[in-house]
Amino acid sequence: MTKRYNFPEGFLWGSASASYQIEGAAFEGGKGESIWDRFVQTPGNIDDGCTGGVSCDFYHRYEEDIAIMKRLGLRVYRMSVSWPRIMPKGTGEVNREGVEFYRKVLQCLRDNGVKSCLTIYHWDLPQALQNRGGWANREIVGWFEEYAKVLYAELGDLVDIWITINEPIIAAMNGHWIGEHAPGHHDYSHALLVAHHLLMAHGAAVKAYRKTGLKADIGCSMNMQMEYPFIPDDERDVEAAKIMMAHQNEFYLDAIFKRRYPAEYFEILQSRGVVLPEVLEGDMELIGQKIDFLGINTYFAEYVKYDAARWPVFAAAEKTGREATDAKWELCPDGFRALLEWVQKNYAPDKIIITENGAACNDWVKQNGKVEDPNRREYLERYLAEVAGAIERGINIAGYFYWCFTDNFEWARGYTVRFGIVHIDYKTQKRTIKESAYWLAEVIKNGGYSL
Ligand code: IFM
Repeated sequence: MTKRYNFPEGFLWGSASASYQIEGAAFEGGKGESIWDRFVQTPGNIDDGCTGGVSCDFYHRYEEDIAIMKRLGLRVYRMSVSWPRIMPKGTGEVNREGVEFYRKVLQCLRDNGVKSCLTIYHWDLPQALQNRGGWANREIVGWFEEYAKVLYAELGDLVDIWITINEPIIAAMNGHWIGEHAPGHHDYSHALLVAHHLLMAHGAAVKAYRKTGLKADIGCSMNMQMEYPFIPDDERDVEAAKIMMAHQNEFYLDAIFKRRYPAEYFEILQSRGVVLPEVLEGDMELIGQKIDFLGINTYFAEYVKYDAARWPVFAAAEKTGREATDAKWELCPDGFRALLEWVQKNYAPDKIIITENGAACNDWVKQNGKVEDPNRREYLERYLAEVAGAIERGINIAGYFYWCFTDNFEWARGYTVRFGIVHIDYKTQKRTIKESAYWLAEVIKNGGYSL
């Protein structure tokens, strides 16, 4: 029996990207050094030893990419601004060439009928600010506010949706605890302090935005997933999953929607020797500014086991043997449904946008000139079914942005995985639209699909 999955009129169908992952031109146009420009230089940091120095060369080829978006009928393009391209030293002097570049891109989107969604920070911190302590220095809240205000003033007339910060958890934890992202530190207490400052910076940017008179929506993008006990009746796994829910999701959402951090999680961390971030009077009020939408970035669910070696959470995700993408991320549409229900029940945001979701596949251009990627289409079919189902059950999901528009530099994994709906030949920079993108274009045109 076939089933029809419908999406409302005006649904924001989009695709997403981030500056360091696609722009290239790392040392052109007056841009300053970012922490990623520095991090990729250390041998061993990136799986294939590559850098984002050229990547998909969006800096020079954005017109071609935007023409493809138009052809596919995408309604929104989510992109980020490179902070050191706008302010090479992080504060003070503004690089006019950088501003002009983003104005040209945003104008081109508008001319082609594609709305813009601009992320203010997607991890490429100016190295000059890292030299002053980076996100661990409380002063960064002011530096970020200054940078955000420059963007509001210089680009505000061309932006349709704003995202303050992409995935504070990944910037904090992968960069400062796990160490596989820039700046490559390994200290949980430090990472938690960084997370607090990222959330404060988000709040400061929203607060400043409300004073500009700009009318576009503003929100943030959280990396979230359900955390299930690997063995549901093993008490230690149940505890492990509980702490991972707090570590991954509740810390960030409680702060923004309830103006507090999860008390039990903090107690457990403290009992294990973590130094909790210093929270001063007014910090939580700043963080808890009203946002217009919650951006959810999600890819999988985690099945968690007790792990004595993983201080301080004592928990680690285990594979379950389900179908997995080429990033080895297991498909779990049920977990996606549960996540949406959980967010709705506990936080009831006015509006949700799925600001990232997608699959890495082993794609290549066949002799017939096509990139056939049935696994990505299957992923999309299964995840979009959950979006349609959630909308039907009354959850206000206003849009879905596929991650990613073009293949690109996947951080520590370099170019070893391909997430795009548009294939990039990195030697020639040739773009090839993948079959999944043509399928998505039909879904957009028809307002849904049948399976
Ligand atoms: O590539 C990243 C993106 O920068 C942030 N969210 C997850 C994506 C896939 O790993």
